[in-house]
Amino acid sequence: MTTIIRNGTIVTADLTYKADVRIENGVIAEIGPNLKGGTELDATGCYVMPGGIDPHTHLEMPFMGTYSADDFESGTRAGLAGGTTMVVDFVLPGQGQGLMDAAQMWHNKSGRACADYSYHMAITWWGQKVWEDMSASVDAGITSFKHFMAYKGALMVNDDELFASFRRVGELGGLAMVHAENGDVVAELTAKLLAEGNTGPEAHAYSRPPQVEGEATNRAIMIADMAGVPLYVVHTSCEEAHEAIRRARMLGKRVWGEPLIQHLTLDESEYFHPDWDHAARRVMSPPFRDKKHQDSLWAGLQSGSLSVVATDHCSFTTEQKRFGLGNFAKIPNGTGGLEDRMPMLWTHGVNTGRLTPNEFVAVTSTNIAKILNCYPKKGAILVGADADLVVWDPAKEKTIGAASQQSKIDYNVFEGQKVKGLPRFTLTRGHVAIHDGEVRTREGHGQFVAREPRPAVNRALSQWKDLTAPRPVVRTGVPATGV
Ligand code: DUC
Ligand code: ZN
Ligand code: ZN
Ligand code: ZN
Repeated sequence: MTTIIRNGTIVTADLTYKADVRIENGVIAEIGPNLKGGTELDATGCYVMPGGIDPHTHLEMPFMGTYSADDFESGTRAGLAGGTTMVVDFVLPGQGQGLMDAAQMWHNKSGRACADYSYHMAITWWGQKVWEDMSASVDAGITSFKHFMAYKGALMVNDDELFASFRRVGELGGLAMVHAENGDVVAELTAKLLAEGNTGPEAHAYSRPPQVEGEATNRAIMIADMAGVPLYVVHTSCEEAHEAIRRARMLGKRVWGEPLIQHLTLDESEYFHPDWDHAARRVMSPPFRDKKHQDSLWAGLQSGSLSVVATDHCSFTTEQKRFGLGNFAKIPNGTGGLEDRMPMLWTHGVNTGRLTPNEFVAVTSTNIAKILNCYPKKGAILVGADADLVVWDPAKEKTIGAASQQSKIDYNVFEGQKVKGLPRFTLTRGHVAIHDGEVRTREGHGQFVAREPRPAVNRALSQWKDLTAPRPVVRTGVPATGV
């Protein structure tokens, strides 16, 4: 089956030029002027860009006593409606559960996906079995490993486990990832706040100040450095964490930071809204920050010290959020954003002049495809690449609202925001899933994207110190003479 995208302007991370695109069997077959034949899609006045990749979603995930509300069907449908053609979800093994067992559970859920997907593997406990399963995970195409430094007593791993796991990831050619918040300090602050009667959603923000994120980000970077492994820091939300990432990159380390669209566009005043539901719906970790931190995140995207914009899409209904009435620590952590990430970033990034269209493509698609080693199958407009494309109409406008969204939840954290810049068409492997707001997604169309490990490590030749190698024994026994 042939499809031609006609009269558009191609925008990639590097280039902007006028050309048509011919698609055969889900793959880009030709790029050039005046292509004809097959089904023609009119891209006049539009940009033709690589479809977005959201590398941070939690679909149908068991968490805090419930399940996140969007599943692989509604989640990928929401993504496609907003120009996102691939998601990377986190496999979350239970305590004592084997990694491949958990991966199978995720495969059972993701069969319903409307767009392509890949996985990261979460390391939620540590032991010989996990160590062994990590190599099976890499063999199965799941090469990135996420570690929670927060959620004490549940998902959190300690530093000894972090170091052991990072070394294992390094030896397998994988990518280490962290949710960087100091879980011990969060637990202490949470207990103190509750004891003082601070039970509302605003106390969630008090319990997770920027310092807990800055400290954990620094710690993860140093541990990754000692393990010689590249590090990806998810949901970088504050200057303290960004500063640590900037410094590491300046020193030549492969460390990447990922701000979320929510942290870029919403601030902590949301938690002081008089309506409990309004505030609780915005409870996520890390919490929204003040404007100073937002400025830092935008500056990071401009300068390249921050590489990727994601969502951490982990949606809960109002009813689920109300589990935390009277105790903020029981409000399920998470917000949606899959459908809104690209229109919000275009509106607040490109339309304001903060980002060029090419930078927009880089941070929504190409950079992460390279980091996760699925480029140029994804994140590129090149002959042979998957035809995951968005025909982006910069003049199209809408007001975001729960009433018209694809997500299953009953509200939207961006409710009432006007966006300008939306998909005219979204294509997943050549199939037109969205046409001018009309949803033509196909449940089960999505395919798993297996990824290869990559042997690059964080070692500069001139200062290679293998801290895990045996050390020379200089002295033996005890000194014959005392001090
Ligand atoms: N943060 C959230 O807000 N939800 C899911 C997990 C996380 O780290
Ligand atoms: Zn997280
Ligand atoms: Zn997350
Ligand atoms: Zn199809």
